Amino acid sequence: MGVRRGALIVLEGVDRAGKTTQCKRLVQALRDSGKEAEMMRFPDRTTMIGQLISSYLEKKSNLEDHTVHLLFSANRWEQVPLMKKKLEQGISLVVDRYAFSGVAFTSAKPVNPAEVAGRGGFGDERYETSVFQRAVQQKFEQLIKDPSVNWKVIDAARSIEDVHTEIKTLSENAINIAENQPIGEL
Ligand code: T5A
Ligand code: NA
Repeated sequence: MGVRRGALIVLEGVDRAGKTTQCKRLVQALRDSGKEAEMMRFPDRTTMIGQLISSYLEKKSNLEDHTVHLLFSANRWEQVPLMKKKLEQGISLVVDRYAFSGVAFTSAKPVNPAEVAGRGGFGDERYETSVFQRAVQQKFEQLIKDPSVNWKVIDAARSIEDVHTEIKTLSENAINIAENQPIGEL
């Protein structure tokens, strides 16, 4: 029998939900309990494509909407061979955003563009307005109904520790289940 494969664990959500905080805590906890785990994040701003995305998000450049959508997508595809290799090697991947952010953020753009434009008070990056984030949240609520993906809804409005405990338990279950299933499409 070969090496047991790792699990693909993706944290999705609106901006500032606490995804990066939780991904880091989760990787540490899994490692502490003897499991092999690594963190990845999207957009991965370190690649050439990632630098174009980062400049767009920081409003240092403008890109046409379809173009930026495809850049986010390409930024994931460029990591897929590495991700597959790691999963096959038995390393679980804790991923800070993935394709569902791509769908939710792009599809939230046609929602009330006039109202979204120019509203501040959230953060400095392009999508950080509360009107836009509400639209993103609604898109996520639709997307989690997809029965082909095993989404779990986490209430992120609790303490970092409480959220972590729940995510850790769910992730340990996911790792046990993944061991007996083939790797599907990433
Ligand atoms: N995007 C992304 C697309 O449009 N298409 C795509 O395909 C993809 C992949 C950048 C933007 O790109 C968009 C989505 C985004 O708008 P990013 O780089 O992931 O994406 O964004 P970041 O700015 O790095 O991260 P977020 O804004 O999403 O924040 P997080 O990671 O959800 O939150 P985190 O952990 O950094 O925490 C934020 C703050 O809250 C505190 C933390 O200490 C921190 O100060 N915090 C808590 N405070 C109280 N209670 C808790 N439970 C807390 N958890 C965290
Ligand atoms: Na983040």
